[in-house]
Amino acid sequence: MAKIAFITGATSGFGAACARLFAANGWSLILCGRRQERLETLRAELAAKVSVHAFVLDVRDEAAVKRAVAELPAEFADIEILVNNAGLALGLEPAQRCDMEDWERMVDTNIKGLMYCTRAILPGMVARNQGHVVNIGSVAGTYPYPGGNVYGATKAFVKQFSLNLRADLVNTRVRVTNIEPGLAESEFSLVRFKGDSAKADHVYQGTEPLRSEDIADIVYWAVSRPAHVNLNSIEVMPVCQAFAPFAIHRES
Ligand code: NDP
Ligand code: 8X3
Repeated sequence: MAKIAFITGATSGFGAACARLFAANGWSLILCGRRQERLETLRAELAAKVSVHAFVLDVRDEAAVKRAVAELPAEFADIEILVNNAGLALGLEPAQRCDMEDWERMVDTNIKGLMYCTRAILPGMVARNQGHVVNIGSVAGTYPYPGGNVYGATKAFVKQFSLNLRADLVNTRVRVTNIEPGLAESEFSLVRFKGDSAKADHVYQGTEPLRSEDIADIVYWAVSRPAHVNLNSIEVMPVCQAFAPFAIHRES
């Protein structure tokens, strides 16, 4: 029987690329996101190859997450892989100028949404003594940058939560991996700059960023290691990206 992967935020970017790669490898898929039309298009594309259960879900809605998991059709109930991918950055302003609503949306999606999905799906994995939670963190969870304020802090949560899950799951066969990408081209910047495509395009101008397919490849590689191998974290950047020196303000 085909194994089952649950991918959040499958309507775009990394999530859609993961869905296509898992489908190419014969996995059954549970796909969700908020954009119904995108989900339907992806479902139609992949359903010719594999079983797909796709539904609209806002991961910020705890009751809806619980209901969606509780009401999974029997053939999709035994989830082997959870890819906690749904997430977003909003704005790149210094903290003192940020919009509180943006901060709250990032916390609600990147932290609380990931918590809700994990908490709903983990008991089944533990009961079956099998499964793998793959969280999509970010280099922003480790390295600070101007304007990264709450976005980076949400990804630092993902990093520590992933490690703490490992601590709780040590007496099970359930694996946890945090994948921490750097610059990757997707709709991420368009969302961050609220639809300003000139600003979003500028982020990638003159660079060769990671592609969504690169991240899907890493997710798939991580989950296809032998069952006794747990990759705790994988940090990845495009070759064109590296680190800046510490900033020092000097009085003139
Ligand atoms: P995209 O904007 O292309 O994709 C984000 C996905 O998340 C979409 O499918 C979106 O679907 C979904 N999503 C957002 N909010 C919600 C919500 N409340 N409920 C359900 N789904 C939601 O960006 P990426 O593919 O680049 O981002 C995927 C993940 O990777 C994010 O967690 C991001 O922080 C992380 N990341 C991205 C990097 C990059 O440079 N691109 C680098 C490092 C990490 P919909 O709008 O339909 O709900
Ligand atoms: C996305 C990467 O550098 O834009 O998580 O924060 S970055």
